[in-house]
Amino acid sequence: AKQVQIINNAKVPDSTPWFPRTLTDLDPITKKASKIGEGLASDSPGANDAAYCARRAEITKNADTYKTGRPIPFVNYSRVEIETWAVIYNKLTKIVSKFLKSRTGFTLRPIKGIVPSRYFLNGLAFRVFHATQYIRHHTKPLYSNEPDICHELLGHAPLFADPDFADLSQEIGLASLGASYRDMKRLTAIYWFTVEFGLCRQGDQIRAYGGGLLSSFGELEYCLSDKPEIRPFEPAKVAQQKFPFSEYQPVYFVTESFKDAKMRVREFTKSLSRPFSVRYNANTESIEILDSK
Ligand code: NLE
Ligand code: FE2
Repeated sequence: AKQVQIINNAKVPDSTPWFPRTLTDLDPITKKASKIGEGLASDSPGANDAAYCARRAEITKNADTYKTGRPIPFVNYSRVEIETWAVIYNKLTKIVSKFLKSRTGFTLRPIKGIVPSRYFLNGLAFRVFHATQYIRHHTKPLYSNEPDICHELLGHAPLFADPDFADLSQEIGLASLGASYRDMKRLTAIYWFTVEFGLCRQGDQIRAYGGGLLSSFGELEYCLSDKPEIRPFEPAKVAQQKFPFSEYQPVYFVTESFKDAKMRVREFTKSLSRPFSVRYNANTESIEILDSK
Protein backbone atom coordinates (compact mmCIF):
# COMPACT_ATOMS: atom_id res chain seq x y z
CA ALA A 1 0.00 0.00 0.00
CA LYS A 2 1.14 3.48 -0.85
CA GLN A 3 1.90 5.84 1.97
CA VAL A 4 1.10 9.48 1.93
CA GLN A 5 4.30 11.38 2.47
CA ILE A 6 4.27 14.72 4.17
CA ILE A 7 6.73 16.91 2.39
CA ASN A 8 8.19 19.84 4.23
CA ASN A 9 7.28 23.19 2.66
CA ALA A 10 10.87 23.82 1.71
CA LYS A 11 11.05 20.57 -0.22
CA VAL A 12 8.62 21.51 -3.00
CA PRO A 13 10.64 21.56 -6.20
CA ASP A 14 11.39 25.00 -7.58
CA SER A 15 9.63 24.23 -10.82
CA THR A 16 6.31 23.81 -8.98
CA PRO A 17 3.76 26.45 -10.09
CA TRP A 18 2.58 28.71 -7.29
CA PHE A 19 -0.32 27.42 -5.24
CA PRO A 20 -2.11 28.79 -2.17
CA ARG A 21 -1.20 27.19 1.17
CA THR A 22 -3.43 29.15 3.48
CA LEU A 23 -6.78 30.82 3.13
CA THR A 24 -5.17 34.25 3.05
CA ASP A 25 -3.07 33.09 0.11
CA LEU A 26 -6.32 33.41 -1.85
CA ASP A 27 -6.17 37.21 -1.50
CA PRO A 28 -3.81 37.85 -4.44
CA ILE A 29 -6.05 35.76 -6.71
CA THR A 30 -8.37 38.74 -7.00
CA LYS A 31 -5.68 40.52 -9.06
CA LYS A 32 -5.83 37.69 -11.60
CA ALA A 33 -9.49 38.16 -12.51
CA SER A 34 -10.31 39.88 -15.78
CA LYS A 35 -12.29 43.09 -15.97
CA ILE A 36 -15.14 43.50 -18.40
CA GLY A 37 -13.74 44.10 -21.88
CA GLU A 38 -10.69 41.93 -21.28
CA GLY A 39 -10.12 38.45 -22.59
CA LEU A 40 -13.19 36.25 -22.95
CA ALA A 41 -15.40 38.93 -21.46
CA SER A 42 -14.80 41.18 -24.48
CA ASP A 43 -17.80 39.73 -26.27
CA SER A 44 -20.04 40.36 -23.26
CA PRO A 45 -23.21 42.24 -24.30
CA GLY A 46 -22.25 44.98 -21.86
CA ALA A 47 -18.71 45.52 -23.15
CA ASN A 48 -19.70 48.51 -25.29
CA ASP A 49 -22.10 50.04 -22.79
CA ALA A 50 -20.10 52.72 -20.99
CA ALA A 51 -22.56 53.14 -18.13
CA TYR A 52 -22.68 49.41 -17.56
CA CYS A 53 -18.87 49.16 -17.61
CA ALA A 54 -18.62 52.01 -15.10
CA ARG A 55 -21.13 50.29 -12.84
CA ARG A 56 -19.22 47.04 -13.07
CA ALA A 57 -16.02 48.83 -12.12
CA GLU A 58 -17.76 50.36 -9.12
CA ILE A 59 -18.99 46.97 -7.88
CA THR A 60 -15.78 45.12 -8.64
CA LYS A 61 -13.81 47.55 -6.50
CA ASN A 62 -15.24 45.52 -3.60
CA ALA A 63 -13.57 42.42 -4.93
CA ASP A 64 -10.25 44.14 -5.52
CA THR A 65 -9.98 45.26 -1.94
CA TYR A 66 -11.53 42.19 -0.32
CA LYS A 67 -9.43 40.40 2.27
CA THR A 68 -9.95 36.95 3.75
CA GLY A 69 -12.36 36.88 6.66
CA ARG A 70 -14.10 40.17 5.96
CA PRO A 71 -17.86 40.25 5.52
CA ILE A 72 -19.14 40.14 1.92
CA PRO A 73 -19.47 43.80 0.89
CA PHE A 74 -22.97 45.19 0.59
CA VAL A 75 -24.10 46.24 -2.88
CA ASN A 76 -27.02 48.59 -3.26
CA TYR A 77 -28.45 47.27 -6.53
CA SER A 78 -30.15 49.72 -8.85
CA ARG A 79 -33.66 49.51 -10.23
CA VAL A 80 -32.43 48.17 -13.58
CA GLU A 81 -30.30 45.55 -11.85
CA ILE A 82 -33.19 44.45 -9.70
CA GLU A 83 -35.38 44.18 -12.78
CA THR A 84 -32.79 41.97 -14.44
CA TRP A 85 -32.91 39.76 -11.39
CA ALA A 86 -36.70 39.76 -11.59
CA VAL A 87 -36.69 38.33 -15.12
CA ILE A 88 -34.62 35.34 -14.02
CA TYR A 89 -36.44 35.05 -10.75
CA ASN A 90 -39.89 34.99 -12.33
CA LYS A 91 -38.86 32.25 -14.68
CA LEU A 92 -37.39 30.31 -11.81
CA THR A 93 -40.52 30.49 -9.69
CA LYS A 94 -42.58 29.30 -12.67
CA ILE A 95 -40.34 26.26 -12.94
CA VAL A 96 -40.63 25.69 -9.19
CA SER A 97 -44.35 25.23 -9.55
CA LYS A 98 -43.95 23.02 -12.65
CA PHE A 99 -41.35 20.92 -10.91
CA LEU A 100 -43.58 20.38 -7.88
CA LYS A 101 -46.47 19.51 -10.17
CA SER A 102 -44.41 16.81 -11.83
CA ARG A 103 -43.33 15.38 -8.48
CA THR A 104 -46.45 15.43 -6.36
CA GLY A 105 -49.09 17.40 -8.22
CA PHE A 106 -48.60 20.41 -5.95
CA THR A 107 -48.72 23.86 -7.53
CA LEU A 108 -48.01 27.32 -6.15
CA ARG A 109 -50.44 30.15 -6.57
CA PRO A 110 -49.78 33.80 -5.76
CA ILE A 111 -51.56 35.43 -2.85
CA LYS A 112 -51.11 38.96 -1.56
CA GLY A 113 -50.84 38.10 2.12
CA ILE A 114 -52.22 36.05 4.99
CA VAL A 115 -55.67 34.60 4.26
CA PRO A 116 -58.07 33.24 6.87
CA SER A 117 -56.84 29.73 7.56
CA ARG A 118 -60.06 28.13 6.29
CA TYR A 119 -59.35 29.34 2.75
CA PHE A 120 -55.67 28.68 2.99
CA LEU A 121 -56.21 25.10 4.12
CA ASN A 122 -58.98 24.61 1.56
CA GLY A 123 -56.36 25.20 -1.14
CA LEU A 124 -54.30 22.29 0.16
CA ALA A 125 -57.20 19.93 -0.60
CA PHE A 126 -56.49 20.66 -4.29
CA ARG A 127 -52.75 20.43 -3.76
CA VAL A 128 -52.59 24.16 -4.25
CA PHE A 129 -50.27 26.16 -2.03
CA HIS A 130 -50.91 29.89 -1.76
CA ALA A 131 -47.58 31.68 -1.75
CA THR A 132 -46.65 35.34 -1.33
CA GLN A 133 -44.05 36.98 -3.56
CA TYR A 134 -43.10 40.14 -1.68
CA ILE A 135 -39.99 40.07 0.47
CA ARG A 136 -39.55 40.84 4.18
CA HIS A 137 -38.20 44.16 5.38
CA HIS A 138 -34.43 44.34 5.11
CA THR A 139 -34.01 45.37 8.74
CA LYS A 140 -35.25 41.99 10.02
CA PRO A 141 -34.02 39.22 7.75
CA LEU A 142 -33.81 36.39 10.30
CA TYR A 143 -37.37 36.41 11.53
CA SER A 144 -40.60 37.62 10.00
CA ASN A 145 -44.02 37.22 11.58
CA GLU A 146 -45.70 36.98 8.20
CA PRO A 147 -45.02 34.88 5.14
CA ASP A 148 -42.84 36.31 2.36
CA ILE A 149 -41.00 34.93 -0.65
CA CYS A 150 -38.08 33.66 1.46
CA HIS A 151 -40.48 31.77 3.66
CA GLU A 152 -42.34 30.23 0.72
CA LEU A 153 -39.33 29.24 -1.33
CA LEU A 154 -36.79 28.35 1.34
CA GLY A 155 -39.32 27.09 3.85
CA HIS A 156 -42.19 25.44 2.01
CA ALA A 157 -41.51 24.74 -1.65
CA PRO A 158 -38.89 21.98 -1.34
CA LEU A 159 -41.03 19.81 0.92
CA PHE A 160 -43.99 19.77 -1.42
CA ALA A 161 -41.79 17.66 -3.68
CA ASP A 162 -41.97 14.86 -1.08
CA PRO A 163 -44.93 12.53 -1.73
CA ASP A 164 -45.67 11.73 1.93
CA PHE A 165 -45.42 15.34 2.95
CA ALA A 166 -47.67 16.30 0.04
CA ASP A 167 -50.22 13.70 1.20
CA LEU A 168 -50.06 14.96 4.77
CA SER A 169 -50.71 18.51 3.61
CA GLN A 170 -53.62 17.49 1.39
CA GLU A 171 -55.08 15.43 4.22
CA ILE A 172 -55.33 18.55 6.36
CA GLY A 173 -56.77 20.43 3.41
CA LEU A 174 -59.47 17.87 2.71
CA ALA A 175 -60.54 17.84 6.35
CA SER A 176 -60.89 21.63 6.26
CA LEU A 177 -63.52 21.62 3.51
CA GLY A 178 -66.77 22.62 5.13
CA ALA A 179 -65.31 22.06 8.61
CA SER A 180 -67.14 23.55 11.59
CA TYR A 181 -65.64 26.57 13.29
CA ARG A 182 -64.31 24.45 16.16
CA ASP A 183 -62.85 21.83 13.88
CA MET A 184 -61.23 24.57 11.83
CA LYS A 185 -59.37 25.71 14.94
CA ARG A 186 -58.16 22.17 15.51
CA LEU A 187 -57.02 21.75 11.93
CA THR A 188 -55.25 25.08 11.99
CA ALA A 189 -53.24 23.89 14.99
CA ILE A 190 -52.42 20.63 13.21
CA TYR A 191 -51.29 22.57 10.17
CA TRP A 192 -49.29 24.95 12.33
CA PHE A 193 -47.40 22.23 14.17
CA THR A 194 -46.62 20.21 11.04
CA VAL A 195 -46.31 22.21 7.81
CA GLU A 196 -45.21 25.41 9.58
CA PHE A 197 -43.38 24.38 12.73
CA GLY A 198 -43.00 20.62 12.59
CA LEU A 199 -40.05 18.63 13.89
CA CYS A 200 -39.33 15.10 12.74
CA ARG A 201 -37.17 12.30 13.99
CA GLN A 202 -34.41 11.09 11.71
CA GLY A 203 -32.39 8.25 13.22
CA ASP A 204 -31.50 9.44 16.70
CA GLN A 205 -31.70 13.10 15.73
CA ILE A 206 -34.51 15.60 15.73
CA ARG A 207 -34.73 17.74 12.61
CA ALA A 208 -36.83 20.73 11.70
CA TYR A 209 -39.05 20.44 8.63
CA GLY A 210 -41.70 23.13 9.17
CA GLY A 211 -41.50 25.97 6.67
CA GLY A 212 -41.71 28.57 9.41
CA LEU A 213 -38.53 27.14 10.88
CA LEU A 214 -36.59 26.58 7.69
CA SER A 215 -37.03 30.19 6.57
CA SER A 216 -36.19 31.71 9.92
CA PHE A 217 -32.61 31.24 10.88
CA GLY A 218 -33.34 32.68 14.30
CA GLU A 219 -36.12 30.25 15.17
CA LEU A 220 -34.36 27.33 13.50
CA GLU A 221 -31.47 27.61 15.92
CA TYR A 222 -33.82 28.12 18.83
CA CYS A 223 -36.12 25.17 18.07
CA LEU A 224 -33.25 22.68 18.17
CA SER A 225 -31.83 24.14 21.39
CA ASP A 226 -32.98 22.99 24.82
CA LYS A 227 -35.16 26.07 25.37
CA PRO A 228 -38.52 25.03 23.88
CA GLU A 229 -40.63 22.13 25.03
CA ILE A 230 -40.79 19.17 22.67
CA ARG A 231 -43.69 16.73 22.68
CA PRO A 232 -44.64 13.74 20.57
CA PHE A 233 -46.99 14.41 17.66
CA GLU A 234 -50.41 13.22 18.78
CA PRO A 235 -53.03 15.03 16.70
CA ALA A 236 -55.74 15.03 19.38
CA LYS A 237 -53.37 16.89 21.70
CA VAL A 238 -51.79 19.04 19.03
CA ALA A 239 -55.27 20.19 18.05
CA GLN A 240 -55.77 21.73 21.52
CA GLN A 241 -52.46 23.52 21.61
CA LYS A 242 -52.49 27.32 21.67
CA PHE A 243 -49.68 29.11 19.87
CA PRO A 244 -48.31 32.61 19.36
CA PHE A 245 -48.11 34.14 15.85
CA SER A 246 -45.41 36.72 16.31
CA GLU A 247 -42.73 35.09 18.38
CA TYR A 248 -40.83 31.84 18.62
CA GLN A 249 -43.00 28.86 19.52
CA PRO A 250 -42.78 27.70 23.14
CA VAL A 251 -43.82 24.14 22.17
CA TYR A 252 -43.03 21.93 19.18
CA PHE A 253 -44.26 18.49 18.24
CA VAL A 254 -42.03 15.81 16.81
CA THR A 255 -43.32 13.22 14.33
CA GLU A 256 -41.76 9.84 13.61
CA SER A 257 -42.00 10.30 9.85
CA PHE A 258 -44.19 12.09 7.32
CA LYS A 259 -45.97 8.79 6.67
CA ASP A 260 -46.68 8.35 10.33
CA ALA A 261 -47.94 11.93 10.63
CA LYS A 262 -50.17 11.41 7.61
CA MET A 263 -51.74 8.25 9.07
CA ARG A 264 -52.28 9.90 12.43
CA VAL A 265 -53.86 12.97 10.89
CA ARG A 266 -56.10 10.81 8.72
CA GLU A 267 -57.21 8.91 11.82
CA PHE A 268 -57.75 12.14 13.72
CA THR A 269 -59.94 13.70 11.04
CA LYS A 270 -62.43 10.85 11.50
CA SER A 271 -63.18 12.30 14.94
CA LEU A 272 -64.24 15.65 13.49
CA SER A 273 -67.87 16.61 13.36
CA ARG A 274 -68.43 16.90 9.61
CA PRO A 275 -71.30 14.59 8.64
CA PHE A 276 -69.85 13.70 5.25
CA SER A 277 -66.45 12.89 3.85
CA VAL A 278 -64.74 14.10 0.72
CA ARG A 279 -62.10 13.11 -1.73
CA TYR A 280 -60.22 14.94 -4.40
CA ASN A 281 -60.55 13.66 -7.94
CA ALA A 282 -57.30 14.64 -9.65
CA ASN A 283 -58.68 13.84 -13.11
CA THR A 284 -61.49 16.35 -12.87
CA GLU A 285 -59.64 18.56 -10.39
CA SER A 286 -62.70 18.66 -8.23
CA ILE A 287 -63.96 17.55 -4.85
CA GLU A 288 -66.33 14.63 -4.58
CA ILE A 289 -68.66 14.45 -1.62
CA LEU A 290 -69.21 11.03 -0.13
CA ASP A 291 -72.23 10.75 2.11
CA SER A 292 -70.84 8.48 4.75
CA LYS A 293 -67.56 8.78 6.63
N1 NLE B 1 -41.09 33.13 10.92
C1 NLE B 1 -41.07 32.76 9.53
C2 NLE B 1 -39.89 33.41 8.82
O1 NLE B 1 -39.22 34.24 9.39
O2 NLE B 1 -39.65 33.08 7.66
C3 NLE B 1 -42.34 33.09 8.81
C4 NLE B 1 -43.53 32.36 9.39
C5 NLE B 1 -44.81 32.60 8.64
C6 NLE B 1 -45.94 31.82 9.25
FE1 FE2 C 1 -46.03 29.25 5.76
